[in-house]
Amino acid sequence: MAQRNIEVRPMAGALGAEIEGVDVAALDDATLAQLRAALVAHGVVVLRDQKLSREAQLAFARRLGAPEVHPIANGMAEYPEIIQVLKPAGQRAFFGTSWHSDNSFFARPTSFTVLYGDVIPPVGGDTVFASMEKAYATLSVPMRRFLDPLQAVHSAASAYDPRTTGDAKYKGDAPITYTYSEKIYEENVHPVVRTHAESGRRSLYVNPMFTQRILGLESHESRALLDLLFEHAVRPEFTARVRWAPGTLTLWDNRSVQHYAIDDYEGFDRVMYRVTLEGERPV
Ligand SMILES: O=C(O)CCC(=O)C(=O)O
Ligand SMILES: [Fe+2]
Repeated sequence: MAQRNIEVRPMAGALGAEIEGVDVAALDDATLAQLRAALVAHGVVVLRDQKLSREAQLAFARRLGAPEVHPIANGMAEYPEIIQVLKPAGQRAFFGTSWHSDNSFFARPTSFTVLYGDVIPPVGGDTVFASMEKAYATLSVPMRRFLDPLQAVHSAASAYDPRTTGDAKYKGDAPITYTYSEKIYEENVHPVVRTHAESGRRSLYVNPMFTQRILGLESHESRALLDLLFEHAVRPEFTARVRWAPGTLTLWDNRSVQHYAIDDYEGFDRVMYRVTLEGERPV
């Protein structure tokens, strides 16, 4: 049978695309390759009206990589590789509610995230993405030369330490629960600017959720430089915003984008299912 090409409609100037005409539960290899290429090229792809059981989401995710079991946030009892991202009505969301690249504190941080929207508020709960390729490319040449050889320390300490985030999540008394271990304080060093393993393009790779400091700088220098980079990296010109509906499947490439889950739907439930895939050591 002749292969049809998927339809890819860019969402914004910097990144993101809506993909049409694809049922991810019934993908042939050639279409999967096109989808993967679109994901790497656009950083974020959005597929509407997907009907996915947990098994089907995991089976699809496995075709893009190896699902991770999160060392801190608990997966579902029956599916340890799936985190149910649940925010009940009346509560505040806390998962992913500031800028980050998923699991950048791992030694081999997440490549792709596969997030499926199940219960979506009538308004609110969008997710915003920012292109770290654009963030890097728009820095001045002297700034890029300065950053290129630098390395930064990442850890989950500020995001997951029970002393700062409260210990209800560790006591099982929250919609998303955590398991306490020394993993929270483990540090990994990654380049401040990374080169994408598949596209060869360069991205800024620091984020305010997990990047603690830049090696070799005085602490006040590191603080000021990180603050400058965090602010620059998420200029509106570098972003695209995903409006969810039940059945929306969004895939993103954490090697080249940051994201931010907007907590603006206090009166409503929101239920998402999330699978992250193993990446490589950033270089
Ligand atoms: O809930 C969302 O929109 C995204 C949360 C998040 O940061 C994630 O799933 O990695
Ligand atoms: Fe995230």
